[in-house]
Amino acid sequence: MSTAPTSPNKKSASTSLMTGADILVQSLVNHGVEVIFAYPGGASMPLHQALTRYSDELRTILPRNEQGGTFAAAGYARVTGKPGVCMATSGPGATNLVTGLADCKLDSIPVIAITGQVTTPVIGTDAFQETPIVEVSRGITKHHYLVTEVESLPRIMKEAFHIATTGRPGPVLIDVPKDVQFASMVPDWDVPMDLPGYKVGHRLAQPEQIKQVAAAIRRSRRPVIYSGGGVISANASDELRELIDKTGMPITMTLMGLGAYPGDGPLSLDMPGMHGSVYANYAINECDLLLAVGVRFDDRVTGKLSAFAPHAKIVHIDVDPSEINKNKEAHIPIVGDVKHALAELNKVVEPPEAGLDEWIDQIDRWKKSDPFAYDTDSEFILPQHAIDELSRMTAERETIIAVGVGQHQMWAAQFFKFRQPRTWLSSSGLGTMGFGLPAAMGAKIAHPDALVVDIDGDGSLLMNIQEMATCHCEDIPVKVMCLNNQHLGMVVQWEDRFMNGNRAHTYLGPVAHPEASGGGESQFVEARYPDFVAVAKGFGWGAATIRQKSELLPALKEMIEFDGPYLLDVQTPYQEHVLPMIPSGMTVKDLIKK
Ligand SMILES: Cc1ncc(C[n+]2csc(CCOP(=O)(O)OP(=O)(O)O)c2C)c(N)n1
Ligand SMILES: [Mg+2]
Repeated sequence: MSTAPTSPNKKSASTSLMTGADILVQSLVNHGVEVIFAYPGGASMPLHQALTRYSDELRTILPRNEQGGTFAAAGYARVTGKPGVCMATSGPGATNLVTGLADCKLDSIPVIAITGQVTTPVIGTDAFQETPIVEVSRGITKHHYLVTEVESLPRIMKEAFHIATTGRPGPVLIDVPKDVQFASMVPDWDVPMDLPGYKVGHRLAQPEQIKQVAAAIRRSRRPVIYSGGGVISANASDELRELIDKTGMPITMTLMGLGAYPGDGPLSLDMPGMHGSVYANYAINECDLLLAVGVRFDDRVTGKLSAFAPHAKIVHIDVDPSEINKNKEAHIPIVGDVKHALAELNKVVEPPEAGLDEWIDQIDRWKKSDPFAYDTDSEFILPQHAIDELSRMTAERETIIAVGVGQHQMWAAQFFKFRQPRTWLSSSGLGTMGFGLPAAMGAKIAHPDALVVDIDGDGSLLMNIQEMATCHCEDIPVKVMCLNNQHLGMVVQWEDRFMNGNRAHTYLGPVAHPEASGGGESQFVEARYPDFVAVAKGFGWGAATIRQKSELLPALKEMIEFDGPYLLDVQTPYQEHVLPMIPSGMTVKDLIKK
C-alpha cells in the first residue's frame, strides 16, 4: 500500500493510480451525486482536498454543524428520492452525525455518511479525535463500514449506494481512516458487490396474494387505506391514486405519508393517530378492511394496539419483512415492493360489491361534525391560522414545507394541505428538534425553483440556527416561518394535560421571568427572547416580526417574495393545545376533542 498521493486523471480514471480520497469522491460522482454536505477536520482533510478537484461536478456545501449537514442531506434525499451525502471528520465531527443517522434510520431515508477516521495503526488506542463511530452507530444505520484498506473502497462505495437505496431505504456509514485516504491503487469501477445476505430484488407480491387483496376489497363494506412513508419512498403515489380512483376507498395518511394523495382530495381522511383527525380515527375504528401500505403500525398511530382497527381484516404490504406482524398481526401479509404490489392490484381490482355510499356518507358526517378547527375569533395570531393562510397562499405554486418538532409540526400536518409526495419534510420517527432549517436547506438545493418554507418552533429553530450562516454564505434562499410561543409548546401541553400545569423548564426566556414558573398573567408573553429578527439579520437574512392579525397576510407575502433567505417571526400565544388528542397508549374512546 503506497502512501504517496497522486493527482487524479479523471478521464483515464480506471487505468491510472488514484488515492483513496480521489477514489471515494470519483465514486460519488459516478453514482450521480451532485452535492455533499461536508465539514472538514484533520482526519478528513485529504477527502476535502479531493473535493476541490471535483468542484465542477460535485458541489460541496459547508454546514455550520455536522448535524445540520446530516439533516440537509436527508432533506435532499426526502425531496428527490436520491441518496443524500454528508461527511465529517473523526471524533466530534463523527459523533455530531449520530442524531441525523438515527433520524434517517427511523424514517427510512437513504443517506450516505462518510467519516474520516484516525490512521489504521492507531485505531483502538484512544488516539486524538478517535471515536469508534461504526460501533456507536451500529444500531442506527442500515449498514456501516470501516474501510481498512484502499483496495476495498470501490466495492464498499458501490455496496453503500446499493444498500441505502434498495429495499427499505436507510442510512449507510463509511468510516475511512486517513492512511486509506492517502493510499493509492488503480480502481476497478466494475468490481462486483459482495452482499450474500442482502437479497431485496426478490421481494415482490405474488399473484395469488394480489388476488386475495382484490377479493377482500370486493367483499368489504367499510374499507380504509392506511398509507405511510413507504408509499412515498417507493414513488407509488400514482399507483395509490389510481387504486382510489378505481375503488372509491377513503384514505388516511400517516405523518410520513402526507402528500401521497391530495390532503384536500374528497377521499382524504387526513392523518390518523394521536393528533390525527377525529374522522380518520373513527373510520379506522369502524372499518372492516384496513389496507395498510408502507406503514409500520407506529404507536403514535395505533395507541393501544389491541383496540386498533378492532373489526378489520388487515392487509399489510411492506417491502421490509421485519415490519410484517411486528406490532399488529396481518390477515393478508405481503412482503413486497409497494409500487409493484399496487400496480398489480390495479390490474385486477374492482370496487366493493355492495357499494360505498353509506360508508362515505358516514365519513362525511364525521368530517362535518369534527373538522380540524381553531378559534378564528382569537384576538391573536394563532399558529394554526398562520399555517392555514400559508397553505392557501401557496396552493398554486410548487411549495415544500419542512418543520421542527412540537406543536407547530402537528399543526402543519393538520392544516397545510399537501397535494404532492416529497413536498413535506418532518422528522417523524425520531422527532428531532432542529430538523427543519437544515432539511429545508437540502430541499432548496435540490429544487431551487420551489418555494421552501421551514415552519418552525422557537425551541426547534434554536437547535440548528447556525445553518442560517450556511444559507447566507451558500446562497440558499429558504424561508422560515417561526411560530414563536416563547415555550416548548408541546411539553407545555403535556404539563397542562397530565402534570397539573406545573412548568418544568419549558419557558424559553430568562428564568427570572414569572412565566418561567408558570406565574404569567396574560395569554401573551410580551417580552420575547431571543430577538429572532436581530439574530437573522446578523446572519445576513431578511427578517420581520409580527403580532397583530392584520399583519399576517402582508407579512407572509413579503416573506414569500423576498429575494433571499428570510425569517418571519410570528408571535403567538402559548395556551393553544394540539387537538384532537388520543393520549399515549389509549384508544379512540379516550379521544380528547376540547
Ligand atoms: C432534540 C430534541 N430534544 C427534545 C425533544 C422533546 N420535545 C418534543 S417537542 C418539544 C418542544 C418543542 O418546542 P418548539 O420547537 O418551540 O415547538 P412548539 O411545541 O412550541 O411548537 C420538546 C422539547 C425533542 N423532540 N427533540
Ligand atoms: Mg415553541
